[in-house]
Amino acid sequence: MIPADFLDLLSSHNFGPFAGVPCSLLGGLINSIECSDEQSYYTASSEGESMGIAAGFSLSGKTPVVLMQNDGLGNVINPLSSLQIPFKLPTLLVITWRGEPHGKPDAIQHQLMGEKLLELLKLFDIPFSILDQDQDIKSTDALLEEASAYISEASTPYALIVKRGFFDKIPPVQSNCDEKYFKRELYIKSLLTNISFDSPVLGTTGFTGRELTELAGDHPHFYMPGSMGCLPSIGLGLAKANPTKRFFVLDGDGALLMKLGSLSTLGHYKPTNLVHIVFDNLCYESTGCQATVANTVDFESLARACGYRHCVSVDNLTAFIDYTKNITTNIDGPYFIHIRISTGTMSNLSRPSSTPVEHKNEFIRNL
Ligand SMILES: Cc1ncc(C[n+]2csc(CCOP(=O)(O)OP(=O)(O)O)c2C)c(N)n1
Repeated sequence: MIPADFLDLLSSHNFGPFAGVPCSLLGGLINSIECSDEQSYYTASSEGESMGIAAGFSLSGKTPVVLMQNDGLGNVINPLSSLQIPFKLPTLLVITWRGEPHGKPDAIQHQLMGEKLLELLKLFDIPFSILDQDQDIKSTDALLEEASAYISEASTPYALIVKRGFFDKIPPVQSNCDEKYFKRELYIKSLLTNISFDSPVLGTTGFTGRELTELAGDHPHFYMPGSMGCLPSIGLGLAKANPTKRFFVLDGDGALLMKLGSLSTLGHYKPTNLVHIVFDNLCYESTGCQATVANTVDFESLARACGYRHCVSVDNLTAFIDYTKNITTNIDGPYFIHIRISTGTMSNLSRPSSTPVEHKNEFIRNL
């Protein structure tokens, strides 16, 4: 199915506007909405927030659509159970099915949610239809008719499960990122050569953690593939529990926005041995470069306002190296380094071959 055709079908059944957080399988659809004159897309910081935006539109007589990866369903359960369902707010959920059992092998973090997705929807009495590659315009139209009739009648959410292969592959979205900056890879390499070997480096969901794993060699490191946005908090726990070590947290703009509250928690508890680095390419590069809202966010000021002791924003490698050299002295953190980067990841970037438990055990051994 061509994403723009699917959007036309949704519009013909009066669905919209849209809010969500991207999955690589939804890149084409998000792009089509953003190019559309009739529909609008709200980039939310988390899927849970999308439900709030959707509720506002439901209360105004619309039938909004929330787009998410099934990982994001975890963030949606709270508003779903306490907002959309009890208030009977018409909503269409479009959920990608990553980690589908017996489907194409997928990254490890999708496995459990992939297995439990349908059970979870059943548990919350949310009816659903599955969209796969056998679906054509006519049968998809019929499914949307069914979804629309259900939502009008019951006035509660209905879900469409999007399998890999339902949407035709389309060229990636043009990134809104300025390509004049250095790429993430150069900063990770430089960091690993400039910090002491007993300072563990933690890498967030997506390309950052995968590049770190590829580049770290024997340097103690931790890659958090799922639980998007949790990395600074993992860093807080580690830093407090291991006061003689310095921890470097490598974050993304999208991941930080997803749990922006962690800035206030870190700023409050002030782990002196933590350095929080945010690679800001203004987009969710790992899912296809859909824009985040970072172009209107001043991360450095936010961190300072939340209580981080030293905050800086850099846009070149020399400034970064100079700054990280100062960190090796005995000045108390927490530090916050915002780095403007261009998109672009390492060629043939692999996924870690170890299981989460193997990776955890190795990290603990190195600690
Ligand atoms: C809860 C949740 N929602 C969505 C995703 C899909 N996802 C994986 S990586 C990623 C983008 C991360 O963006 P950012 O932190 O800016 O890093 P970049 O990809 O630009 O390096 C998204 C949306 C996810 N893993 N978990």
